This record gives sequence, structure tokens and C-alpha cells, in this order.
Amino acid sequence: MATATTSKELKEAINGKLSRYFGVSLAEATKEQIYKAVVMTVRDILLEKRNAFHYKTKAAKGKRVYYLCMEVLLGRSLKNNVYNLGIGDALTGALGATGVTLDELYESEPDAGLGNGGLGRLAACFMDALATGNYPAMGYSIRYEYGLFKQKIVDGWQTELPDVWLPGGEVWLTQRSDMTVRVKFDGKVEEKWTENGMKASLENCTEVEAIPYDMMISGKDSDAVSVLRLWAAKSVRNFDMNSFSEGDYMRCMQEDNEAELISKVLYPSDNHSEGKSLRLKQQYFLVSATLQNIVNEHVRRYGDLHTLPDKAAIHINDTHPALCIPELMRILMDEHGFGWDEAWDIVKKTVAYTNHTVMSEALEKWNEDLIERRLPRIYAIIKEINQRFCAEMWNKFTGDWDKIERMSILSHGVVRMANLSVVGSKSVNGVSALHSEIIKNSIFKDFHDAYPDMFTNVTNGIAHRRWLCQSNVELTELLKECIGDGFIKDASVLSRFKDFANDKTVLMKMSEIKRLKKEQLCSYILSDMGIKVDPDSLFDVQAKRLHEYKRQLLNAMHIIRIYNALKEDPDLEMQPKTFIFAAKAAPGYYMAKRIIKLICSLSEDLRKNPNAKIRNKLSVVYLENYSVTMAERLMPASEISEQISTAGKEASGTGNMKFMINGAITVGTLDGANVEMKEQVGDDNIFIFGMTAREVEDMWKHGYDATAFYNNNPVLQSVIASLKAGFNGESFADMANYLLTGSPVADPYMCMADFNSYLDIHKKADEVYADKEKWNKMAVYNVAGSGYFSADRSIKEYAEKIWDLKSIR
Ligand code: 26W
Repeated sequence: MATATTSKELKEAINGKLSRYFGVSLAEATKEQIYKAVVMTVRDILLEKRNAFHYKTKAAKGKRVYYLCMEVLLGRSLKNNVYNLGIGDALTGALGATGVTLDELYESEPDAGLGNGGLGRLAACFMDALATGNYPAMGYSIRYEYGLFKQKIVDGWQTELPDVWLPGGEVWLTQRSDMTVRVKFDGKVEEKWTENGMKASLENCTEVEAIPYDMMISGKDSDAVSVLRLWAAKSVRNFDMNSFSEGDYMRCMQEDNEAELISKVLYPSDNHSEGKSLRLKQQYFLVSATLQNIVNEHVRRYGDLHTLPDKAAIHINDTHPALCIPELMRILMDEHGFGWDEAWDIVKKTVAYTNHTVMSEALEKWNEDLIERRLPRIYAIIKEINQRFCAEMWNKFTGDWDKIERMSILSHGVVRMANLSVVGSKSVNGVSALHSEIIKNSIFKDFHDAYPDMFTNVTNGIAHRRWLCQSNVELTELLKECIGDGFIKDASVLSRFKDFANDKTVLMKMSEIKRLKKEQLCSYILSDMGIKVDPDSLFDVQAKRLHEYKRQLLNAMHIIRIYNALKEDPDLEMQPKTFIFAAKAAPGYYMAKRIIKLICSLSEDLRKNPNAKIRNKLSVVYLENYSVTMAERLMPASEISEQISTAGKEASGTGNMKFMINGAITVGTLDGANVEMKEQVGDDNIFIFGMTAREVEDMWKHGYDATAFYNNNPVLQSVIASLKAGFNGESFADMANYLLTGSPVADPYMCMADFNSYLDIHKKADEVYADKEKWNKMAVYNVAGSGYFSADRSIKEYAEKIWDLKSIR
């Protein structure tokens, strides 16, 4: 079948799907049936494209990249694929008289929320950029049955509900039973002498089937299609007849459930490792299934595994898939007869690692006995890797026991996954210039001393076609009028928009577009949450995971400050403001949930304030259930983007880039990619405040004295007093204590230290906002400066600097 791309062909194809799968014609079909038929049709186009690209890659004997990640936060797919394939008009034509529009179909798609936040969304943006750059790429993750929980706010508290995405999302997945593999857990290592030396195998182990489901991701006007392979766990069901004869039917069924639990649900913590056995199983499940798949395909194609490093780059996205290092060793040695040195050489030339966080609670450490029990062969290999590595370090740093101890993979009964990742990789990179420097001087200092050349930086980027072209059509049209459409494929072209910074008509249009996007957001908030928002107010937005280090609390303190000023003088002249928050908290993270409660109470308190003068000038909105799709509505409508983490803590941030490309102005610390954003737009087009990473370090080292800030600052005193007095009938004395006295625990993110500087920068932002032309000019510079933060650029850097990967043309 030739690829359908005209209206007529698409209509025929959709009709075919409807009659074959649902027994209805286009005229009779429900919206849901049409949605599914359209997706199946698009999927066919992608499959055909992928096959053609596959063929080309094979002919060129091209190297491939394999990107391993425990999370992929895809959001919706239909709009993105239709856009990238350029078949929107044809599809609209095909839908013709059905009465169902393409937009309605887009809206009916559930988000694939198979990720928590930045890490997972980055993986999704990268799949897009890889395809657009014509790189042969496969992403690997888990086909969780339940994605990130749905957030429901009840009386200001977050509650969690399961996210059932498969019924609407499954239609994107193509089951590849032919590539099913088995993953082994538990058991005992048996070593046997064979002709090829000692061979280890696992006896009495538990086996789980890993079934791959493929999802295609189209590039923009390119030949390549990225394949995302998601593994689902299935019980092997070789029923234990003994237990059946004993009538232990229920036990059998329970074992079934245990196997399938592995791919049941995404762990909802972000930047916090829990050390749970099921999570370890998930990680090994992903890693083992993926490596078996990569190795099988390589052997099928090339017959010999010695060439693996020339044909495959295996990338581990944070330490979560780090077990791929011992797993590749296992496969090479136990299944393909390689000796240790040969196998290690291949691993070290193939695997590369990206670090995404320096937060100590996020650094994964598994109990040795857990790994030993669950993965005995892997444990033995890790021990051997460690022994050899420590011996090597002993030669390099003879006598420096402390250093060697710090670098050791095994220590005090735990396996340090970050150390394993560095030891087994050819390259380690951070995700922004600042972060890449910090890891060299902090968590990986010893490794950097030993192998300085291993370390590099690749600053994150975003799929600018999704975050600009698809979610802000109006701004995209304006850009096309001004600078042509070259930026769609090459985001660096956006810099030409600078030339329009003094063009009054363009500045006017910028402001009209922002206004329109704000109105659209307002109607969405009204219809979805029943909350009325004033589009004439300034939209000041903080949207990201809820975490102490991201300092939503500092934002709340600023709002309390304004509230207090208004209570004192309701006639205070000020630009009316709406502070918008969107964030999910890890279910077990009490402090994060408490911050949500504070924001919601503040919001209610303001809503109930009897004085309309106050109400009209200040409001707070907490958007429930933040998701990729919500972000696509939110970013284009934002005017101020809050990127206010304690400097040194946010590895990069990618939300910051999404706001920027939509013309929002950043209020931010010199943290993560904010530093480079400032370089791109110039000091005058970003609002920077607060301590630098070095100042933060110093202050923490020399003792952070919150009370000193409090004693010298009456404004801070009034904010603390208000927290104690409370909002909407509830005291937040606990938060006041947290900020002030370090009780019950100290605020390690030092909100009090940056408070003054934060107020000052907001004052400055207010002044500029009053001068609309100046503000719009800043917005122009931000859009123009955002081109660097395209994922296309990030991927090109990975391909050149780390993977040695060529695009196939
Ligand atoms: C094991 C628990 C756990 C889960 C997720 C630990 C750590 C993570 C992630 C690495 C956290 C994360 O998403 N980090 C974010 O990665 C983004 C993409 O590089 C960066 O932009 C963010 O700054 C960083 O917080």
C-alpha cells in the first residue's frame, strides 16, 4: 500500500480502518472511533516511513543510538505527528463532512504521562529532535500501565488518583511479540567449566517475559522516524504443575501478578530515591530486556559483537538504567563467551551517561544485599568491576585511601549507582554549563581528577516545534511574517527576530498575541476548574514539580508581602496580578504537600477577602493536575516565568526555555540554564536576583543564620507573622518555624537569604511592565534568544561530542 497523504487517500484509509475494526462507516462513526481510525492511519504512515529509513540505515551500515530512560513524558502524540508529517490540511479535508474537527480529535487524546518531570520530558523532546536530525535512534522505556498519578486538590491538599492512560493511548502502540525476551531475577549463580573457560549461569531463577510495544515519533520534514520501545512485563505462565496438583491455584495466580507488577506503575518521585525492591526490579527489567534486544539485533545484522561500539551508542539517562553496564558484561561473557578484558573494552566504548541532578537524596544507592538477592550474577559482576577499578585507582593515587573509598562503587553495604555509571561509561555530561562545572567540582571531583577528559557538557534543549509552533500558532505566524519559516527546521534563525525589537507594529502584535493566549487560558481555566481569572492582570507563573529547592515557598512569601501591603492600603497603586502555580508533589513528600496547602489557603483567603479592591489586584490560582498538555496552554499565556531555585541546585531546567520561547520574561537565579539564557538575551532582558551558586555554597558552609535576616527586615517579619496568623483559617506557624528557626527542620534552600533581592527584582519587573513597549521589546529579545535552546542543537552536540553518530541522508 502506498502511503496515503492526500485528502482522498487519507479518507479511504480512515474508512478502511473504521469498517475493519469497528464495522462502521465514516458517517456513522463516533468521535472515539474516528480518533482511533485516524491514529491507526497516521501510525501506518509512520511505520512505512520507518521501514524505508531502516532500510537506508542498513544500507549505510549506520551507527545507531539507544537512549535508555525509566521515564518518557510524551503528552499527546497526534498533533505532533500530524504537524511533523505536514498532513494537517489533508486530514481536515478527509474528515470533511463528519462534523468532527481535527482539533476535537487532538483534544480527545489522553496524555501519555509516563514520566515525572524534566528528565522524562527531555527524553520525549530528544526523540523528536533525533528523528528531525535524521539520526537512527531508538528510545527504550517501560510501558507502565499507570502513568504519573492524577492530582486532585481536596481542601487544599493534594490527593492522588490512578492515571489510566492505556484505553485511549494504546492505539499508538504496536506490539512486537516477535522480539519478546525473558528477564531473570533471583536464583543462584552456577559456575561451570566449559571449552570456553568458566561459564556462569543462573539456576532456580524467576523469569519474567518482556514484551515490546513500539511507538513511532516522526521528525519534521525528515526521513527518519524515532522508535520508542516500551517493555511490558508478563508472567511466563509455565504453570508449576506441582502446585496445581496440590490445588495451589491461588499461589500461581499471585506469582502472575507479581511478575506483571513490574510494569504496573511509574514511581512518582522526582529527585528522591526510595531504594524499593520493586523499583530495582523495574530498572533491571528495562535494562536487561533492552540490552538483549540491542545485542540480538546487532548479532543478526553484523554477526559479531566486537563491532558493537562502532554500531551502537548506548546512553543512560541518569543512573536509573546504570545496571546496563554489568548487564552488557553478563551478556558478552556468559552468553557470547567473551573474556573480561574484551567485554569491558566494549562496554567502556559503548556506554555514555548523563547526570541530571546533584541533589544528594536523588543519588541512587541500592543495598548490597538487595542486589545480591534479586540479581546475584549482576552483583558478582559489579563486585568484580569494583575490585578492578579500585586496583587501578590504587596505582593512580597510591596511598590516598579516602579518595579511593569515595570513588568505590561498593561502600558500607550499598552500591552507589552514580559511581558505577561513571566507571562504566566513556563519557559523563551535565545538562547546563553551570551544572557540568558543578559536578566536576562536587559529586564527581575525584573522578574528574582521575579522568578529566571524560567530562563534558551538553546544555538541554526543548522540542521547539511542539513548544512554539504547535502551541503558539499565532506567535509562529508573526515570526514567519518577520523572519520567514526557516526557524521551524533551524531554531537558530530565531535570532533574526531581534531586528524587529524596535518595530512598533511587531511590538503591538506581540502584545495582542499574548493577550489572546491569556484569554484562551482564562476560558480553559473557567471551563475546566470553574475559576475566573482576569486577563487584564499580569500572569506570573511557576509551573514545575513541587520541591523545596525550587522554592515555590519563596514565591508564596512574595505574594504574602503584596497581600500585607494591600491590607494596609487597599488603594495601593499596583499592576493587578495573578500568580499561577502548577505542580505535582511526590505522594510521600510532606513538606511539598504542605506548600501546596499554603498556596491553596492563600488563594482561598484572597478569594474570600471582603474588600474588592484587594481582590481585584491580587489573586492566586493553583492549577490542578499539571501535565504536558496543560503546559502547552500555560507557557504561551505567561508573562513572568519564575525560575527561582537556590543557585546550584537546578541542573538545567527546561520549563524556563519553554516560557522564554513564548516571550515570557524570566525572574530567576543564576542557576542551571538560566545562566545561559542570560547570555543569550543579555543582562537587560532577564530579571536575575539572589545569591550565586558559589555564594550559596559559602553561606551554607559558614552557617546559614535565618534569624539574622529576620531581625534586620521588618517586611520579612510581617511575612513570618502572617504565616503564623494563617490564611483561610489555618495557621502556617510550622512553615514560619521552618523558615526562621530551622524547626522542625532547617530550610536548606535559604529562602530568607534571597528574599530581599527577590522583592527588589519584582519591583524592577513592575517598573518595566508599566512601560508596555519596553516589556514587549524584552519579549522579542527573549523569543529571538531562545533558538539555542532547541533540542535539535542539543542532539547535534550529543551526536558529535559523545555518540560519534552520523545522520543518514
Ligand atoms: C530515583 C528517583 C529520581 C527520579 C528522578 C531521582 C532523580 C530523578 C530525575 C533525575 C530528576 C529530574 O528530572 N531532574 C531534572 O532533569 C532535567 C532534565 O535534564 C533538568 O532540566 C532539571 O533541572 C532536573 O531537575
